[in-house]
Amino acid sequence: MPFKLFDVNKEIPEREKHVYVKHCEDTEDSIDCNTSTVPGCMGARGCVYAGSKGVITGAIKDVVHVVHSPVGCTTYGGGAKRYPSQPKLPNGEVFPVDNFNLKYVCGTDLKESDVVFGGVKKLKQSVIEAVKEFPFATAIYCHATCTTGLIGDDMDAVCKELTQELGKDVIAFNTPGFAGPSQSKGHHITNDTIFSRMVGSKEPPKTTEYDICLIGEYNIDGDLWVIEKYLNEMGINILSRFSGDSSHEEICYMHRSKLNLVRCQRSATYIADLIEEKYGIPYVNVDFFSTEYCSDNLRMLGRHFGLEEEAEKVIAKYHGEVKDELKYYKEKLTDKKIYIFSGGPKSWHLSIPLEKELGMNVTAVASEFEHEDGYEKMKARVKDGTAILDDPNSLELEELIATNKPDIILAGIKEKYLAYKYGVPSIMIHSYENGPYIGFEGFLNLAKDLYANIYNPVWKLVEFEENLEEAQDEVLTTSEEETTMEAGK
Ligand code: CFM
Repeated sequence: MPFKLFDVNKEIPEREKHVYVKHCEDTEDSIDCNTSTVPGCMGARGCVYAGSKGVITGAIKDVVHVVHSPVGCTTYGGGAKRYPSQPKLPNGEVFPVDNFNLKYVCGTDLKESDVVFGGVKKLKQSVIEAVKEFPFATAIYCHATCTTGLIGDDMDAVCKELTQELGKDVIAFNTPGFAGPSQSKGHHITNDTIFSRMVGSKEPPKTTEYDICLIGEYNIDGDLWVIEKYLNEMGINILSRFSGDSSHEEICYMHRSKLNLVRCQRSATYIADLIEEKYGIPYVNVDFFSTEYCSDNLRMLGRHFGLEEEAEKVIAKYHGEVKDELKYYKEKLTDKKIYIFSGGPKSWHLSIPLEKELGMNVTAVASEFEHEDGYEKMKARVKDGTAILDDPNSLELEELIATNKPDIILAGIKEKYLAYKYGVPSIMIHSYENGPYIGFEGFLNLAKDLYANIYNPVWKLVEFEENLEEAQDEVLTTSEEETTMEAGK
């Protein structure tokens, strides 16, 4: 059987179908995924509202968000991801607040009486106040949360009324936290809402034959700017970004692109499908993680637009800049065991590059919310014996550390400090450490972070049970050296 029941899961046998160990002869069994977390498990998933505000809409630079919720969800919505933005808008104007999307969030601050009598009045009032506070905001996005989903406030009706009253787009995102098993459902609802409410409602200032939309790229730590630089140097223009560093307006004219590139294929294929269906614009899936995938995909775009030579130039220039340094890190990272636990896609984007280009040994991959198609990719891209986990709980992570003994874990903030307690370094694959991580220079940044964390002397200085003696020896030798150095001054 390809499935595995961890020792810590003896009391929750339902978890067995979520943990798969790859066997080459198995092509049939599929992992249980995209279902509600097994009760009692402390998982790492986000809610539906998180998938909407925290992933997609929160990256847009010129809109103000009104979270229709008790204050907790609003506060959470303020702790945005690391997706920076530049104040320049596509129409040439400059937005007055730098990184506006990272700085402000408004909320309706619902109380018990609102739950009983309804929260519509408060929502209206909050939107009007938000517009007064930020008159320069291009649009207002209102977000439903668990509480407002339970009350049943008709946010669409309120937003429609306010759009007319204020003369600006006021859009309702109906994303109560419980509307699906994870943030993935929030991606889907938000894609649908953006498509139906925004796409096709405005026209771009100008178009060219080389216009594309970069879909599902959220500019984590500047990733989008790396890809944008390569594309611009090739002569390809990003007409609309969905949604890293994007403006409300450019999303409204996504229907004018010549080709859509889907970067995150979990969170954004929905809108690419809808645009293709309605406007006949084709899309291609792209992957710019690592030097090989990045080169392959730039070449593919070069062929599509007849810009083959330009693609080669960009590849030669940027690959050339990192090649030698990458060799050094490959030497240092060869055979180091790594466990990748991302939302989903990054687990299959990175598994082959980490092995092939950095010599590492991927022993386990996991995902918070992937669907079957994503797990198929994971299965195809790991070697026999690799564990694949869906929505792992924290006890499984501990068991995995004990049995698998990874040298480093790529994961999120929730796992990082747990791993530290076991003396295992962990770097953030969601928001990165010293990103960007995409493209040629991004892959080098990732290699540097892997190296700096694995080889950090702190792992030998801290007293973890297993290497206590070794650590003590190390401390003694270091202090002896220091004494000698001081004496020789
Ligand atoms: Fe797409 Fe993303 Fe990801 Fe994602 Fe995310 Fe993310 Fe992720 Mo964290 S949109 S699915 S919901 S690539 S925030 S930038 S890193 S879990 S693998």
